[in-house]
Amino acid sequence: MPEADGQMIRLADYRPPDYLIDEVELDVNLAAEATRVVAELSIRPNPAGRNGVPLDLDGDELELISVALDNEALSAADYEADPSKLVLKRPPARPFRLRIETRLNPRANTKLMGLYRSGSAYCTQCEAEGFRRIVYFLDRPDVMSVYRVRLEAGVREAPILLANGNLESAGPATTPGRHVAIWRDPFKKPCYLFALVAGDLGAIRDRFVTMSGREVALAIYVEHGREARAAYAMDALKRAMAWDERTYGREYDLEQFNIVAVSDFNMGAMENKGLNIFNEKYVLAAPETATDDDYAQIEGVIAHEYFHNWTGNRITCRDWFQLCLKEGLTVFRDQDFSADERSAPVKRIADVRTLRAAQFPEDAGPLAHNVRPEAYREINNFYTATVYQKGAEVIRMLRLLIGAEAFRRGMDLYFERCDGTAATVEDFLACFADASRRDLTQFKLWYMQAGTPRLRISTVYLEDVRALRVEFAQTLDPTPGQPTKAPMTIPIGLALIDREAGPLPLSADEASSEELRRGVIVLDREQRALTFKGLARRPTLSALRGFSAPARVEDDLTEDDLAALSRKDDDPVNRWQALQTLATRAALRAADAARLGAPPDASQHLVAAAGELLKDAASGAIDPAFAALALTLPSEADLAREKGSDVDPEAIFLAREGLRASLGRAHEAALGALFERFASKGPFSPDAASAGRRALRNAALSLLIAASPEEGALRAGRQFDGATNMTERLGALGCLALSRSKLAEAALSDFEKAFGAEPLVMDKWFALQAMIPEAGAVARVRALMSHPAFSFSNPNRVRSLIGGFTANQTQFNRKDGEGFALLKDVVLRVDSSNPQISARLLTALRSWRSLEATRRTAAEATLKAIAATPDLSRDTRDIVTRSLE
Ligand code: B3K
Ligand code: ZN
Repeated sequence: MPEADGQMIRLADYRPPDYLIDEVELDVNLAAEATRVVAELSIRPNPAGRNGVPLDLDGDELELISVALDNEALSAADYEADPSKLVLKRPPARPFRLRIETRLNPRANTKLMGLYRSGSAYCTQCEAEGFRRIVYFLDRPDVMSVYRVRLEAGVREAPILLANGNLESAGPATTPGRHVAIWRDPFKKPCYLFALVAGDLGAIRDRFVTMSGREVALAIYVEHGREARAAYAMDALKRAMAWDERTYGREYDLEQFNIVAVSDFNMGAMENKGLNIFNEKYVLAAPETATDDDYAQIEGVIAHEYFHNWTGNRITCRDWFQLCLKEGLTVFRDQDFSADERSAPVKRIADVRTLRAAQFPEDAGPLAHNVRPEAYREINNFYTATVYQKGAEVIRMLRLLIGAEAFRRGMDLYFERCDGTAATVEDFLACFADASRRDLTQFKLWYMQAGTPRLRISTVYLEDVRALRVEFAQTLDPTPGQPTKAPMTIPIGLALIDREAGPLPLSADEASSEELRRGVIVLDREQRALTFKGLARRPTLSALRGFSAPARVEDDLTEDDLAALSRKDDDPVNRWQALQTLATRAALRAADAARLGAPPDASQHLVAAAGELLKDAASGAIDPAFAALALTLPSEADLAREKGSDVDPEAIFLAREGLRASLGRAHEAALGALFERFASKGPFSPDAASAGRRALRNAALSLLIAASPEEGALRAGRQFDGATNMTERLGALGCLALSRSKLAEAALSDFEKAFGAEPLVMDKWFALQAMIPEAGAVARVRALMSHPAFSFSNPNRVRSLIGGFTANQTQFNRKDGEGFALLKDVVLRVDSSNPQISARLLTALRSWRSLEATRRTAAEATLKAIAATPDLSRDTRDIVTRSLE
């Protein structure tokens, strides 16, 4: 393989650094095309490293101006430098100071890593390996330093100068028209948490008094004129700060906490110490521009980045293999926060949906990897649903297994023991083993074995002894590099539901009293059988309650059982699951029938269960947000994933549409009544209850339009015209566009006129059009690429239009390969300017092997054509190579 493919980095090769950098003094003189950075590094040999070896500093596209050691310029014989490294051949065996001057061109930085421009502002992104694009450095998270940063910029160009920590001083520079700010961060941190921002920005300010009575100055910086749209983010921030104090006893530790929203950002946000930098999508919200989902995401991401201050920053990762240590844990924390602030069951169901949609396909395809990977070529490709979402599930299982109290003691121990360190998964687990006095050796396999376990559950009712025998069996399919696997510890939330009485008490000789009391059966072998006694008639098994483990369940529930669970299960997740399973079975049966030319079956159980649900929604017996989720059929992608192989997206689409139409027709009156009843009244509020009512109304509308396209479209048109907020407007527009109504084009064009100057709203318009299941989708997307509001250099635009298109199951997966060709063109185009974005887009092909033969062949040819392209980035090369392996 050519060198550009990148070396494989392995966890097994980890060695402590040979040198440490205790202090960093940066002097950054900002100019759009020639920024001068002077770094003074206090370096010393690491007692735990090797003696007398060269000092290898990382660089990436750097231009070295000068280098001096203890104030003496180095002679050419003492070092070697190129854009990607600076090597001191014989560094002193004592502490020394290294002064390195580099010159950067922020304006030319299209990768959005290191120091770059977003609009007219300067900003940085250093995680994972962006700091080396600013300063030659030991760019690894186990090198932790205290930073002082002097920023200088033009007063007019950049009146706001921000860096990590607390502001030490500010004032005019010696050069007229320029000014200076000096920031000091007293907490040791790895360089990936470094950040600076400079620009002409507006701000909203607030304060937070911590539980120990310290006052923290809060500010959110945004483009001028957008200040009011940051109010919800500020509110979420204060709630997150209070929650972390209440829930984990963790308080904020600096005098200032700043958030900056920028429009060009490769991901959602970044937790830089004291200076979080955000994609503006996760900060800005107003009723007329943001949907309820946007509000919920803002709340979640604001909390996530804030929570990183303890789980990520105070305790960081020893190396990038440990990424889940901060990400899985912090996702777990933000999920809990949102569950507490909103409806816990609804949040849990949303998280289960995300996990299945984003992580299960990863685990089932060529990109499968451990929650803690053991090798990588490009670390940016490992910021995945497996590390984040499955990583969070692993923590959730840990809490379930050891109990909430022991879990909290373990967290306390972790904060106490590991504060100020760069830790490992082993360090983390040791805290919980100690706090709970349990052996977590087998549990650790969740970090070390990729793939989604299959949990087979079979039941026999033994009428003569009034008992239910339940057999559990687990298997784990091979994944790349892991042909065989050991059994995992799987906590199975369990209840027996009587179809009239609901949940029954549990009694079984083979289970421990703790298991029976808590309703959590632990499967830690390949198989286990339990016989539940004292059952007057056959109950229905409710298993994996609360989605107690990230597993796939294969059970023997009948449609009657599922209908019973949808009514009587007291676990909302399984109540929702029962309806999803009924719908999945019906849709996949219909898809098979469609391929054989047979008529679809009517799925009476699903229709009846949905009817009961609608009654409950109308009587107020259930939360409208829950009803909305339960009424939403599994997506086409969900159905394709459940099918697993020989997937024909057209057949799935038709089957799902047919099912939606029959549901809509069966319940047209009830849906219409709900639609009217939940019409919004009074002023907009983004709270969960109001959002739930809007969600239910949109879910009803979507079924109504499936049932009666003409009449439904008129209803959607009225909602669109009369909408007072984006949730209603986009909900209606979505129904019109996705149903390919005659009214859609006019509504799309009205929407464009109204929001053409709002990039974040135009993203919704791009994404929605890209998802229309129409034969002309490829042409429409290609045309939209030339729309004035579109730009290949803005990640949000690319993700909306192209990411949206890859979610268009029938058109992206077209039989003629035109959908794949579009993706290829974009990947190759974006790859030379922003490889992180192109590599991420390309993961849309990760499930190519599960397609039916014609599409599979087309997808493979596309991947091969990309692989054959010279000069691919390491990011894209890595994804395409692994996808084909
Ligand atoms: N830690 C960052 C992600 C950085 C991604 C680098 N490719 C945001 C987050 O997870 O909070
Ligand atoms: Zn994170």
